Amino acid sequence: HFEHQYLDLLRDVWERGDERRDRTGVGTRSLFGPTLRFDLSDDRIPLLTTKRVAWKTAARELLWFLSGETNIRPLVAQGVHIWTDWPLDAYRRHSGEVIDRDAFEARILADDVFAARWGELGPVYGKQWVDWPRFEPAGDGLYRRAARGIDQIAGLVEALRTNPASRRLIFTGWNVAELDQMALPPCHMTYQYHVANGRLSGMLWQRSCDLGLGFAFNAFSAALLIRMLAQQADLAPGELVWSCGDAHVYLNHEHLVREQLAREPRGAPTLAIARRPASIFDYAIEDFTVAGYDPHPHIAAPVAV
Ligand code: DHF
Ligand code: TMP
Repeated sequence: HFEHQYLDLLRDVWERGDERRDRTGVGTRSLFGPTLRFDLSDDRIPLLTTKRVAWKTAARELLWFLSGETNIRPLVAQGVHIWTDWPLDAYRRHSGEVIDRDAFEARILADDVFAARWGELGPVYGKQWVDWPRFEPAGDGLYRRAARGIDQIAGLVEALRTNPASRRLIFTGWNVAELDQMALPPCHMTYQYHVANGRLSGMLWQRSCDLGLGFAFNAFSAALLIRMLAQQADLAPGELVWSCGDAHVYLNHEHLVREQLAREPRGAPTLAIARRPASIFDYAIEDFTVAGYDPHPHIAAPVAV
């Protein structure tokens, strides 16, 4: 079962990881440089079964990235709360106001000006994926910012179709010049693709991974993106290779580690895509269905901000 690789890593990090104080102050145990591989043939999708994972939330997040959005408002409007804590934290620190998450989200939805100011995460994933800033000559040796940036995703689909043997099938969110404007620098930062025997494989390099929370979303989402890209390029899905820099477990996730390691993976979830949209940018949440998903119950765990 694919999940044993993840559970082994979770155990390893918990038992042998180096304990270090991290940016959030919560503390982690961490190992550097693990790689996991997931077979995506036969519609299989890496969706954890040792706890219920909100895969539709992960899919909505992926579609939000592809739309180029960097404001949490469209996520909140769909009932997706996974990005709210960072803008909320910034707003609390700035205003000194005592405001809970629900009230903050209600205001993001109700107030356009507030949403534009406080719902924005900066030039994160969506912006860099489809609108990476580009400069163009403006005469006399001067340059100006082009109206449209570089669409790395459109370029990738085009390259998959026309030059599948390329070793440059890459996109990245790691725009060094803009890191300081981002609420969080990209964690799942660089994606590379490989075509062999009509199959599309993808590698995700994640610089930093919260194994208790982020991982479940990141692995599912990277696999879903391979499925979408494969469909657009008329290829079959191959493998997802997930490589991580700092793979860590937060010290306040001990209950989650113990509970998940005590559970047996069950079932082999598969993902179906109902239609073939005109482009990689035209998928909708209704296009995705997961079958054979019979997970153990959800395990709540606090997210370190
Ligand atoms: N910071 C940290 N410390 N860990 C993260 O995983 C993380 N992920 C981010 C942004 N910053 C982060 C973006 N992705 C959740 C899942 C993914 C995610 C952020 C948060 C999360 O809270 N998941 C819960 C609730 C899911 C739900 O709302 O349905 C979970 O139990 O999976
Ligand atoms: P860092 O920027 O100090 O590495 O903190 C980011 C934290 O968020 C870290 O615990 C990794 C986690 N994370 C994920 O695991 N997956 C994600 O998709 C995101 C955005 C963050």
